[in-house]
Amino acid sequence: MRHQDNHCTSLEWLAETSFTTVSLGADVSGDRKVDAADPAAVATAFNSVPDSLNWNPAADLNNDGQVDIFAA
Ligand SMILES: [Ca+2]
Repeated sequence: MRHQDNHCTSLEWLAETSFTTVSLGADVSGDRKVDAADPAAVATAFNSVPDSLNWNPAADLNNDGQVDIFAA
């Protein structure tokens, strides 16, 4: 919850940076394509944990149980 105050700003930042990261080959949205839908899926699940309503395990690229700015 410590990211709550700058959530919107972080999302904008993530949208830019995750596009580069995801473009390297992570199909987060599950449509077998690596396109704009993938960073969008990460952005939707940003700052979530498995108990969150917006949790998306596919967006947890490094499988550490949270979707954050560190390798999603
Ligand atoms: Ca993660």
